[in-house]
Amino acid sequence: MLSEQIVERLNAVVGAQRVLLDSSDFQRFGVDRTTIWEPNPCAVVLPASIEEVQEVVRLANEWNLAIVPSGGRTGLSGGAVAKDGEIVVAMDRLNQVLDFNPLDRTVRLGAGVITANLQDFATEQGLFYPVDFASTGSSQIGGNIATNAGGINVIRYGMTRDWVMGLKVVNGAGDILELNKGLVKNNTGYDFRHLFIGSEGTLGLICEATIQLTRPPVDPNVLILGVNNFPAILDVLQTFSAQIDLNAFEFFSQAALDKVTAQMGHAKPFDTETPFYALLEFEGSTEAVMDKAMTLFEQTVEQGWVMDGVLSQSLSQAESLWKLREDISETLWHWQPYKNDISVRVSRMPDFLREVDELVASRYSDFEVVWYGHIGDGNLHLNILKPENLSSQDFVARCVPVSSEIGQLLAKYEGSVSAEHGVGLLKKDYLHYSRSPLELELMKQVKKAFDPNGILNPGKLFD
Ligand code: 2HG
Ligand code: ZN
Repeated sequence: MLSEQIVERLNAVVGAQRVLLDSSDFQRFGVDRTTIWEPNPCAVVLPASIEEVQEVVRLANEWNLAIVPSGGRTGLSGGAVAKDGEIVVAMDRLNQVLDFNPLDRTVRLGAGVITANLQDFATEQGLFYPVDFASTGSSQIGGNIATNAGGINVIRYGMTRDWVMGLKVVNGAGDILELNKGLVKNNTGYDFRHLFIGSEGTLGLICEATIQLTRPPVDPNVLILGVNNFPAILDVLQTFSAQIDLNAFEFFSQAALDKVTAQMGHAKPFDTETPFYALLEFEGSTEAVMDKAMTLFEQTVEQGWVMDGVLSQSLSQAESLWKLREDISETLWHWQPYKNDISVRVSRMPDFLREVDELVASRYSDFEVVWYGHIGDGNLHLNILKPENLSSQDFVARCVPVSSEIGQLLAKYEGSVSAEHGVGLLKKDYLHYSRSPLELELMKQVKKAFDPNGILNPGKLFD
């Protein structure tokens, strides 16, 4: 419980209507998509300007209260969970597009702008914001930046990091920093912008961003291929990417397809059942492009890698085919899945796949395991489904040691324990499989420099 005096000071900064103290607000603002931790903040505040954010941070320092920055709360690693009496600072009201420059092709906007609204704004200007994933309808751009969100177009367009030209942040000491100022070229020492991208709210609160836009894709086609086995997916990737610029190369297993079609009512891509499916997106409607795609498809069939395929004949069919991949995560919530979000370099994927597949098959022989993800980026989503008759606690207790074994394997393959979902609370115990002791120590020193009293998102990333 906050003292009356503190509530009054917060009221004076953001307005009494914008200081939420009800337990229903705590339930709503105190969690992300993870369901492991009980939300327990001491207040939720909704500032409307960077100055108000700054004031809240200064007050939090004065009272030694922790802050959890909050965006759309679509994260999967507990980065936005407030479970220990923190003040949640929600960015919802910083939701304005502030400026658009057609020559720079940049847009400056508040951190609380919903990702889909940024995408729509870009489209209205005849441009494109290419970072895309299933939760764009509720995630906010500030959260995307704080977690360096990836998604389905990374093979072509990179991660959120690649589109951030400038940031305005409030650090843990309550100072405002303007980072990179939208410049393309700026070799003036350490680029703090990139430290804040992916920092998960531990260094500062991202209040404003300048985002690069680009030309929209022309005539995107979607091809779904039924693939014979796990390693063959990579043969297919190599064959296509050698000759065609791919916007996406995703995969999912038969189990994922069965579940997404049953739960969502989507049609199967074709009748043939295959252990895996690859989804490719590429641009162009000319005969030359189509002929090339057809030739490559035939090659992959001749090699015995691919058994069937379907190519979209219209934009709406392309969108329907995408749903088979994009709706998997949402579908699987029904089984309270335990999630792994792991990556290795694509070149190491064949050997890694063999080993991780063996490990998972032996450790999880009695559980259903669903594989899918952005295999073109070397990123696998491994979802273990909870059997109905097992309690959540027992289920997690079974999964945790296996994650350590996967962590060891990732260390051997120089991979990552969190490819795109961030570390938050969920992955911090595994961080040492991907980052050296010296790196972890330096991370802590960096945090101290930006957040001397350790009030920003404590316990996230590391303790
Ligand atoms: C996706 O690629 C998301 O669909 C979510 O990153 C993955 O829920 C997951 O495991
Ligand atoms: Zn993903």
